[in-house]
Amino acid sequence: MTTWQIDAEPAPLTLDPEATALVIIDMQKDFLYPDGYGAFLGNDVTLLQRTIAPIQAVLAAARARGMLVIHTREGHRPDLSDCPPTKLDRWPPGHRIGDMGPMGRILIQGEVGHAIIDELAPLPSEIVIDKPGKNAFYATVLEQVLRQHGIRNLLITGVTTDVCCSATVIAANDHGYNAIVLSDCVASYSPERHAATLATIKAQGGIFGWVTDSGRVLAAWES
Ligand code: TIU
Repeated sequence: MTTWQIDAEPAPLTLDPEATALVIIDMQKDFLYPDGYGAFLGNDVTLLQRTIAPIQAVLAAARARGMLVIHTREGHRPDLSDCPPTKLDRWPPGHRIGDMGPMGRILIQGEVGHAIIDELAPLPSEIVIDKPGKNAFYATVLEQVLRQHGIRNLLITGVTTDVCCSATVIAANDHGYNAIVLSDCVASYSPERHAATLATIKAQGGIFGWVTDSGRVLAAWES
């Protein structure tokens, strides 16, 4: 059986390719584009844009290998019936989920800003999971999809490191999946929180998962 030997922290990994999926979290226009919601809230989106090229490289290699690719999108129904008031109240009126933002209603399914960025547009054959929470397992079909495909290992990419990537990694660990985070393929609006999140994931023997990077994954795939 072919296996992948991937250098990672806190320890190298041996992965079964058939049981490994690439997960691309919330690479949406609202989070990454200069006229999106993230920028509208005053964040520096160039910090997030640095992930685009490495994710493109990993995505191209994953597609060439026929790997399962899963894209996620954070967002809500237009009537907000899947958005708890606790999530709505975090920002002043005018800046809330469902309010009109620069790229349409903020984080609402079907709006321009909710779409995945053009640079990483999913193929029709790829799975796109809409999620109302930060954690991609919450109120979605993700676990069903992973089970149907015999997936045990998740290569985690996307934004933001400290919010949706972290929430998903922590949930993956609880659900019994190995989460392997590609450090250059995840980013935060805060470099400090990015670093702290990666440090936490790989601490204590890999308490939540592993940390590697696109170069080490691509090297493993090429050898
Ligand atoms: N996808 C994701 O991380 N959603 C967020 O709300 N992230 C922030 O950093 N705010």
